[in-house]
Amino acid sequence: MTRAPVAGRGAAEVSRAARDAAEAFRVGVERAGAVRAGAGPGEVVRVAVDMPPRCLRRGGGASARRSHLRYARRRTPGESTDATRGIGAVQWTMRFVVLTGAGISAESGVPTFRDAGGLWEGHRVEDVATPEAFERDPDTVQRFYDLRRHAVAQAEPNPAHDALARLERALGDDLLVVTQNIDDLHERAGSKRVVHMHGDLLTALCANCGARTPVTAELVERPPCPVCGRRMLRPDVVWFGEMPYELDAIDEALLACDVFAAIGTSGAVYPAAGFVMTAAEQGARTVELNLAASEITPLFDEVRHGPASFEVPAWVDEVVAARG
Ligand code: BJW
Repeated sequence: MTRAPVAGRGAAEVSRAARDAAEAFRVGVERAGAVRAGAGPGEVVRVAVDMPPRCLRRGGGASARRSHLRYARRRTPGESTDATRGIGAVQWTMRFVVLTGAGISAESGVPTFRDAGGLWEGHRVEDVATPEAFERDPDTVQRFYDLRRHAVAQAEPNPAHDALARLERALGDDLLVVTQNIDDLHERAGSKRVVHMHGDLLTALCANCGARTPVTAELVERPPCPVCGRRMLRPDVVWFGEMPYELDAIDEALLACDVFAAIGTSGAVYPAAGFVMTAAEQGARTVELNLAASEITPLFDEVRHGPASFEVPAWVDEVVAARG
């Protein structure tokens, strides 16, 4: 396990590359716009997010959803936002945003995307996680997600998921977990304030009417949509070129947070890879927890390298102890 401030040879170049990628992303977004999952070819559509994320679905109506996601800025004038301060300076009013990626579920037996032996062994994820790949061969893609749904059902949350649930019990509304993962391991560990920005394995998205409904049968069997009756259900996941979910709420949280942590993500996919810059630019302290250096490591104030099942509980212990 290493704990290192970001430094060292090559860091500046890597940092510049990461910033360039973020800039390329911003420009690209302005020019192209993203197609929301389920939209017709070329259409730029914001699909109605009728159903809130899983954790909110249990909780009740629209006002509950708003209060769950809203972040009021609470930093008081003159309060230190010095990026060099240690975790010991964590105070009562601090707000945390934690971004998680495939690495947090790796020790639960859920394969990552880009590590050796990853999810799409032999295929670049950028080539297969696309609406075009689904159009070309829908059965293969449906079967792939049906199998992953079964595999995740057999997996259990690991100590890293447990630690984040414990952090939520300590921080309450001052913590938002933004996950790129489509598994439900955060929720099964007890986290409630979770946003699934890349969708959810347990729901289906109707390509006809846009409804997001629980999966009750194998999607490869083409069950009808419970809302419109058409047999056009697809996995409720965000592929390349599609708009991630809840970006406004995430942005609001990033702009209001005092601490931003990224756990087990390669920093290869935007907009998530750019969150560290958004948080840092408004003065948040940033920390990366990862097995190894990621593409965006140089952008963090603090880096902790080691397995999530060890690093996350240790970090949470420090935060909870500092809060008192
Ligand atoms: C451990 C560990 C252990 C292992 N402990 N750690 C050019 C430049 C910049 C951007 C673009 C560009 N061209 C196009 C873009 C945009 C594009 C993009 O980013 N492309 C890149 C290839 C460059 N992005 C998009 O298209 C997104 N949409 C979009 O941008 O809309 C436009 C828009 C946005 C905002 C405003 C307005 C408009 C959509 C991206 C969708 C990504 N979808 C996927 C599939 C989801 C469904 C599914 O699961 O099947 O999401 S791809 C895949 O990558 C998945 C993941 O969520 C995502 C990120 O992967 P993650 O989680 O980081 O996993 P890995 O495997 O990469 O890394 C694992 C990490 O864990 C490693 O670092 C390990 O070290 C670590 N680890 N074991 C701790 N035990």
